[in-house]
This record gives sequence, C-alpha cells and structure tokens, in this order.
Amino acid sequence: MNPSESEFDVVVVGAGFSGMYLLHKLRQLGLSTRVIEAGDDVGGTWYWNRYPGARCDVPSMEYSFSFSPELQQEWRWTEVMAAQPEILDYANHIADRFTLRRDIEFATRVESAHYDESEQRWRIKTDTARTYTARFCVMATGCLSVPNTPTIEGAENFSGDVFHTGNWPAQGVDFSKRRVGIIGTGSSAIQAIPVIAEQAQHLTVLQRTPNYTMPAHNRPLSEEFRQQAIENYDEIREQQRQSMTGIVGYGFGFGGADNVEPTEAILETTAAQRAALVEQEGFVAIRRFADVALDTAANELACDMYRQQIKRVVKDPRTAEGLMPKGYPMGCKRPVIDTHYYEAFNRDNVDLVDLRRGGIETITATGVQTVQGHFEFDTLVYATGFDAMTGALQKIDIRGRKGEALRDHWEAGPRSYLGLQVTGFPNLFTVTGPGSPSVLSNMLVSIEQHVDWIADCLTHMRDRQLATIEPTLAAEEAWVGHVNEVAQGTMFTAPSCNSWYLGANIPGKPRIFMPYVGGVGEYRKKCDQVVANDYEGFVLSA
Ligand code: NA7
Repeated sequence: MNPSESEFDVVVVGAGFSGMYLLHKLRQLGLSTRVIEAGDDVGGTWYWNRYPGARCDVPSMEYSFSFSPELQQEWRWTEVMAAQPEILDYANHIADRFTLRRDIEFATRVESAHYDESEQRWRIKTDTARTYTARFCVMATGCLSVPNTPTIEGAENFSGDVFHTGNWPAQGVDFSKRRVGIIGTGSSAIQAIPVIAEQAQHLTVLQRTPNYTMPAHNRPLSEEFRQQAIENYDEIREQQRQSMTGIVGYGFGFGGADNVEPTEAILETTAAQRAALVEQEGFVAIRRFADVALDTAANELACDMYRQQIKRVVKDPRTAEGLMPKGYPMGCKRPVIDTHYYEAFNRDNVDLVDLRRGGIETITATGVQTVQGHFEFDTLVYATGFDAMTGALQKIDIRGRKGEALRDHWEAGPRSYLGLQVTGFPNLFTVTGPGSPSVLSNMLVSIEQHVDWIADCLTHMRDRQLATIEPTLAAEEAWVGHVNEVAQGTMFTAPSCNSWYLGANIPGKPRIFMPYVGGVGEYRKKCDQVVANDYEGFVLSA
C-alpha cells in the first residue's frame, strides 16, 4: 500500500456533534473509523461560531445527547439556553469522556471523495496530501459550516480588521475604543449586536432586511429544575423523538406568558383587542394565535402587532420604522430569539442604517459607501450567514459512479433519498442532509436519529455480507417530490419569502426548499418503515 494511503471501514468528514457521535457508535460496532476535521479541535458549529452573544436557542437540557445515560446524568447545564462556550465545553467533555481525539485527524480539510467502482471503495484526499480509502464515507459536514461573505465592490480596500461571525477568532476580539460596522441582521447579528454595543465605542448596523425576533427570556437553570429534568429524561427524550421539532419545552423552555400553546385565531380578534394584547404582553402575544402560521391574512395581522411592539420598545421613531419587517411573512425565515436586541438601538452608541432607504455601493478604506452616504468604522463584522445545507458538500469534489459529480447531480437543487443518500453515490451517507428535518429541528435529536440509522444499516450489511447500498432513482425522485409537496402552502415557501432554507441568500443558488418540513416524529417513522420493509427504495448488493 502507498505509505500515504490509509484504509478504513469508514471515513467520517467533520468532528462536530455528528462526527463525534458517529465515531463513538462505529467504534462500538468494531468498525475502523477515521474522522477528518478542518478545525484544530472538536465542536463544529460551536467551534467556529464564537462571536459575542453566540448562544443556542433550543433549551440546553434538550440540546444534548441521549445516547449515554451516564453522560446525560452527569452534565450540568447552567442556563435555560446555553451560550457557545458552555456548548463547546460539552463537546470537549464528550471527546474526553469517550476518548475520541485519537481517531480524529485535526487541521485537515477533505478536498475530494471519489468512488472507485471496481474496488467498491471511496478514495478521500485531503489538503495535507493524504489519501484515505474506505468502504463507507459519511459526510458529517454540518448544515451551516461554509460562511457566506458577499462580494461587495471595494471589500479588499477596507483598512481595518474584518471578521465573520461564522469564523470567529478563538482568542476573541477587543472592541473597546473601536467603531464597529456590522453587515446583516440574521440570527447571528441579532445575538451579537447587543453584546458588541456594550463593548464598542460605536456600532453601525447595516441592515438589508429587518427580521422577526422574539425575546429569549433566558435565565440560569435552578438546581431543582435541572434535577427534575434529569430524573425525567427517558420521558423527555421519547417525546422529543416523536415531536415536530425535536423540542418539547418540558415547561422550562420559554416560561411565563410566552409559553402559551397557539390555540386562538387572530382573524377573530378586533384591532383594539390586538393593540391591548401588545400593550400587555409585547411581542410574545403573537404566540397565542394558531392561524398565523397557516393563513397569509392572519400572518399580516400578526406582523402588524409585531411592528406596533417595535414602536413601543424603540424610542427613536425613524429607527423604529427602520427596524420594522415588511413585505414578507413571519415564519418564512429561520425563527430568531434574542436578548435585548431592540433595546440596543436605544443606546447612544448604536446607529441603524436601513439599507431599504439606499443600499451599499462600495466598501471603502474607512467604511461603507451607501446611496444614503458614507458610514465610517475601524472594524467590519460580516454577519452574513452561510451557504446553508449544501455548501459544505458541494465544496468537496464528490464523485460517484462513472465519475458523476455531486455538484452536477445537484445542479438544479439538492436531491436525495431521506436526506441520507444520493442515487449514484453508493455507500456515501449525509448526516442531517437536505431532504431531512435537520435545520428545522433540534439538531442533536436529528443527528442521533441519523447516526443510529446509519449504524444499524452498516450492521445489517455486515450481517448479510452486503457490499453496497444506494437509493433507486425512483425512490429519490419520489422523496424529493414529497419534500417539496409538504413545504407548499407553508410560510417557508411564500412567494415573498427569501431565506437560506430556499438558498435565496446565495446568488445563483437554485431556489428549492431544502429541509423536510414534515416533522422529526413523522420522518423517524418513515425511516423506520423503510428499514422494516427491507430497506425499501434502496438497492443493497452483495
Ligand atoms: P442569516 O440568517 O443568513 O443572516 C444573514 C444576514 O446578512 C441577513 O440579514 C442578510 O440579509 C444579510 N446579508 C447577506 N448578504 C448581504 C449583503 N450583501 N448586504 C447586506 N446584508 C446582507 O445568517 P446568520 O449567521 O445570522 O444565521 C444563520 C443561522 O445560524 C441561523 O439561522 C441559526 O440557525 C444559526 P437578507 O435577509 O439576505 O436581506
């Protein structure tokens, strides 16, 4: 064997939560496994996204693994929704506890993965000039792992420091005495803005599309509550697996007035009633209405309530007006929750530039030139998101049977069977890939389900001495059709909606709703059914 080649049963790309659990699980099956990771350590999303204010918006007791009873009994989350450092500690704890690092190749990026049909093996090459071969290749590359930096004329001329929220320096950034400009008002920016505002001399927020965001009401977890949840973990986990989003709340999610079940109809309310509700409850009043997610007229009434509340919170009327989302429905983009986002705009050192009044023309040495004028700062933060769901997979030169490139197979948008496998790419799996609930769910619940499914599949193949697995074209087409069908009529696919779920944030990316909106419970049932029907839709060959 070529000394620079290494043979394994399975090569896993990525050492985030997916790659870590895969490694643990495959080891238990006795499969030789190598994980290849671009970062210097484990953690994936939580390794790269260290921007100030980065936090999970799933309750921490639920954003955790269930596969090890000991792990879930011993780990102590300190807040209802954990901040990035604590989640990265959790990832490190898992790596230590299960001695994962010895099988992970860090600081190594996979450049290509080619299927050799004659040998029935994947050949995986890295930027460190190493080649691995493996019977199976699992892409655990994450859904939001390729940062998107828009091409803006003059960007290279900016003379100050430049950062991207999705690739933040591990040592942090000192914003004191700095005038900071931030581009974007998605989830990352909405978390970062209030924190940067407290540190920086001045903050200019360059906003192209205002977002809908709800208060997180985050707080420390009481020992009593933590204990109660730990004692009830079996039940909580089962409910998560059968739920829509993989989150059950268990009464410790949002709490208080914002924990209401949506049962009422906004279309049956009067303007005066809605105004009174905004007055009493603020943004969260909207949560009580079930029709907001289903009906565009109902949705517009909720948007109007939302705008009324912005007017109540933000003191300067022009800034308030600038922060008001208009022209697209609530629930189309990824839901955002925040801690004192709108309040940050009441600070003297924070200015909003509403780019709807005139967009960015160029980046200059000292700031940004817009149609409205020039805005100066010393530090530029891109909070401009990711090439979501397909970005990391398409960055790698993946080739299946007859040398077919995944990029070509997906030219008109991602196609897969169950978000697990792609026709023409035998023995290649994607964890939380497009066509599965993934980003519409609690990722840890979906990761566990996918890893367990893949591990069961490899066991099944070993027991029956099967060499390859691959979906039929008919199964792939039917699943893609189903994924599209269930997304139709939801706010996610409204004609006025432009979200990264649809690939709309990346110029030239096909407009396809990528995740599966049917819910993690239904999806799990489908995956289990496929197995019960002897891997229906897959071809397994000896
Ligand atoms: P998002 O949600 O994709 O947000 C990116 C933001 O950047 C959004 O406000 C964009 O405005 C803005 N953007 C992107 N390109 C430009 C240009 N060229 N000019 C001005 N503004 C721009 O990314 P996040 O990192 O906040 O969140 C990603 C996910 O990570 C999040 O949902 C969680 O799941 C975790 P636009 O709306 O496109 O007009």
